[in-house]
Amino acid sequence: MKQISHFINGEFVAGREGRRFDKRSPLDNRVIASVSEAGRDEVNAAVAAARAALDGPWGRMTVTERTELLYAVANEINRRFDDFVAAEVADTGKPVSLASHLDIPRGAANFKIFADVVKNVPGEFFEMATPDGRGAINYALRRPVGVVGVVCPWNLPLLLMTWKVGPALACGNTVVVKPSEETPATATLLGEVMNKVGVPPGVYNVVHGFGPESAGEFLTRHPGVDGITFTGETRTGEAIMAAAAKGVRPVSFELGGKNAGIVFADADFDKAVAGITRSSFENCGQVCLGTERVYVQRPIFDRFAAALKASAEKLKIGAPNEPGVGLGPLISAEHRGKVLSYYDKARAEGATVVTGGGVPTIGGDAADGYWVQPTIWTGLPETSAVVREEVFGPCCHIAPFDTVEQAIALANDTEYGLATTVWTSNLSTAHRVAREIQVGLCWINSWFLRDLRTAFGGAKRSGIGREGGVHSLEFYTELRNVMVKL
Ligand code: NAD
Ligand code: 6OD
Repeated sequence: MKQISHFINGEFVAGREGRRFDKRSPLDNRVIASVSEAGRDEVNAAVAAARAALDGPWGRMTVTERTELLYAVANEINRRFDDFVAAEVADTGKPVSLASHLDIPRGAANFKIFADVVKNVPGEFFEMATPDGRGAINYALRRPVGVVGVVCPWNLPLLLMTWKVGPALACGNTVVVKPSEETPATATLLGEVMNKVGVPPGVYNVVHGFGPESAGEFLTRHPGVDGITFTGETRTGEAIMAAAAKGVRPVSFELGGKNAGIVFADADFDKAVAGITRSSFENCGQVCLGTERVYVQRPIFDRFAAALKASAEKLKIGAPNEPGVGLGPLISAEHRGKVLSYYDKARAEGATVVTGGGVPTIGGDAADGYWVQPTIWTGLPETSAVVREEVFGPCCHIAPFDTVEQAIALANDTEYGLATTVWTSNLSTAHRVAREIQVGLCWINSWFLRDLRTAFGGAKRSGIGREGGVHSLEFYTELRNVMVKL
């Protein structure tokens, strides 16, 4: 059985005897790894190691030395690409094609892009006149925040973890990462990469465990953690924000969503069907940016619903290596229980089930996997649970609309504000929706397409702050104003 340990001060540490938990495969419910669970001692050790590295070699490195190491990390992830794909696929059950086109390449790119950003960040420098005529200069220094706690979800494990670790390290911080209990493997593998390329011990640390009364809570409450960056559910964000209040420590949050897709009658029909298929079902619907509410302009509503049904039914459900597989299992038995409870609620609230709504028949060894059918509903009021609450599964509700105003009002009628995908061939409709929709990310005739230098984050209850490119510097650095009288 694979043993997964913490990574503290450059060493793999099993932690206290008897504190372990099982990691099960989403494909068949078999235990695939035994994972160390951090108590306060391991979290204390990780934070102390991060502090020592900050006060030691890492803190003394020049930007050039630091960024050279980050390029080396990116290269080493790419060199061990197959190991990372295998580890991510084993933990999540997602198709190999998805892990090798999205998760792992982005895991490497996240180090490279932020190394580029910090090497090129413009500074601030002003010459001032003073009454004595000698003048002064006034400039800003960017300094690291310190030890950053990074708490991660399970849906895109390496991608989302490195999206935080990349900029944190590029800016000169040290980190203690708490991966999701569902996906401990790739964060641990990254420890091997850090050692291989010579990142000093203590710069990157990993502690495993759960949230409340476990590693997550111990880390976020730890007074030695100077800032907390978190990706996950909005409710968890509330708990972490309360923990961060002690010591008034800054947070950066990427939280839940209930994203709308809007399809206008003038859209390129086939591209819109393909786009909504992807945004609703990719990664088995476990993408925070995914579309769970689809609003379609009335003249094409019936045709669109039929085409989306056909497209969803074409998705092949199966094991990660099966040729042409489009949909893996959900992450855990618990999450499957939650998704299926929404499938039941939708039926109880009177939905018309266009397709899916249950569990596919999968035989053999995979019979105990966490499979669900891709599901489409129509006919529900906007007040129903699956229209209001984030399901985080492969499902969407489709409803008709008539005017642009109506589409915008429907899309905005949610407490969340993460993303939207809009399909139209009318330029002014596109720009109008982009201006009036209350989200952090608005995709026009596309989805999950972006340049990593742009700002990423959610409006309303979908997050606090923006990361990406220079925007990440807002959280991972402190600006120090230096005034020099000449
Ligand atoms: P989650 O909030 O349940 O868990 C995320 C992490 O927080 C895990 O590591 C967990 O152990 C830890 N945690 C839980 N309770 C904690 C506590 N009290 N203190 C400290 N840590 C705690 O989220 P999840 O189920 O892993 O991921 C799915 C959710 O994440 C969805 O809501 C999804 O929308 C959201 N998400 C958002 C984004 C984004 O960019 N906005 C990206 C991915 C996922
Ligand atoms: O692409 C990214 O940087 C990002 N944070 C994606 C989030 C996806 C959510 O599941």
